Amino acid sequence: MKEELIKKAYDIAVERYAAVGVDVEKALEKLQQVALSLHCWQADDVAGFESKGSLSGGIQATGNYPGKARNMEELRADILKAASYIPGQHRLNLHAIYGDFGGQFVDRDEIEPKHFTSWMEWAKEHNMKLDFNSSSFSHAKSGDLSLSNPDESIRQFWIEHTKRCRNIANEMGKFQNDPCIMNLWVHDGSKDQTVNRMKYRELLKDSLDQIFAVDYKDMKDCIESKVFGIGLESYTVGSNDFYIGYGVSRQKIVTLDTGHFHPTESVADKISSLLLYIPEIMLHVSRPIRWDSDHVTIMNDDTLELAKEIVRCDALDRVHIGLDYFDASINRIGAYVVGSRATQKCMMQALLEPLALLRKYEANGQYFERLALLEESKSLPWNAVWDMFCLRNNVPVGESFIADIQKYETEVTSKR
Ligand code: RNT
Ligand code: ZN
Repeated sequence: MKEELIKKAYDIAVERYAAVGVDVEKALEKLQQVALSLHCWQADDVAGFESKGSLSGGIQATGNYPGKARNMEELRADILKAASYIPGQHRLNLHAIYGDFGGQFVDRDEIEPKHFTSWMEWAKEHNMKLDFNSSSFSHAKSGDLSLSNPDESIRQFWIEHTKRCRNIANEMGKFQNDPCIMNLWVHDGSKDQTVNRMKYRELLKDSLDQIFAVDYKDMKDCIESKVFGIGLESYTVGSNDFYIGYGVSRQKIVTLDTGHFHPTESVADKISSLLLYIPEIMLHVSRPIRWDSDHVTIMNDDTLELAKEIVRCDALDRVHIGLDYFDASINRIGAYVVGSRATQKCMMQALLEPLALLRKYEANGQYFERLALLEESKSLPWNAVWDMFCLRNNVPVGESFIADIQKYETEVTSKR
């Protein structure tokens, strides 16, 4: 698109927003500071590099689109390609199964920081910070229960894995001079009715206490709940209540995955409650369709409301925005780009909301006026501001990245 046109539209937008009391330049500055934590697992359907086993543990990637990354080199190339279409500087969220194991089988209770040195160096080279995740799924010892397994040897295996992950995350944080956020999600649950709900939760609580016994300075812990997993429909050990209780009592970051709640539950509404009791929140932005299907994030009401709540709570520095979807049915790099840009577009609109005026109306009991302005602001020219954001960040404005990704598909991914 022609630069003059983008600038013209932007100048008009600046005036329109000024009329409702919004400083567009300030909104752009804030958006520039919002780093997404890009999930490395979008590039290969959560396969990782340790074995060729299939995905297990209550999560599933559906689809069979050709061209997925088969090794570390391809994964890194795809991530860089995707990042080149996403304005701003972002983080990369690694799972433990993506270590650089040098062709050896390294079991999960044996992983060490050295298996992630090449990632740290690579990330530094590309000006990215790393986040991290322990991996309890897709392993011979995953079963239905990991950290809550009554078999003490299995439970200790996963405790050891998770402890090691925290140490690795801490090394990453030290290396990058910025805390690495480590997410802990385990699939533990039961397909059918259980008569021992308390027992598994006690075990999970004890495992977490053992895991968190060491204090680290360069990493932050977050814990993620879930409603249910495929094959584990009746009971989830790490439910929302469980982790909120645990998070509040231990002052841990709670991860809210937008696919992990009942379909009519508002995840946006949780931000203000949680932030009163826990230090920070991690988000896994996704798009559940009927269940935790991990469809590519789009600019829908759920994501918009979530973004608006972060801004309305003045919590940009306390809410970390990670992505967590994995659609194997379309071009995977395209999926990265669409979901990331959609999340940023939602943040853009949130930052451009005429909040002062809306709040004045609300305080005065002027509810028609509040509703009218909320409706009108949906069609204020936020897109012109977004285009300017892309232009300033040297990434394609509008849909021109589609052709670029098609080209990369023809030249690179389709040949895999
Ligand atoms: C699974 C959780 C978890 C995973 C990733 C791969 O339901 O959302 O966050 O998606 O760790
Ligand atoms: Zn998640």
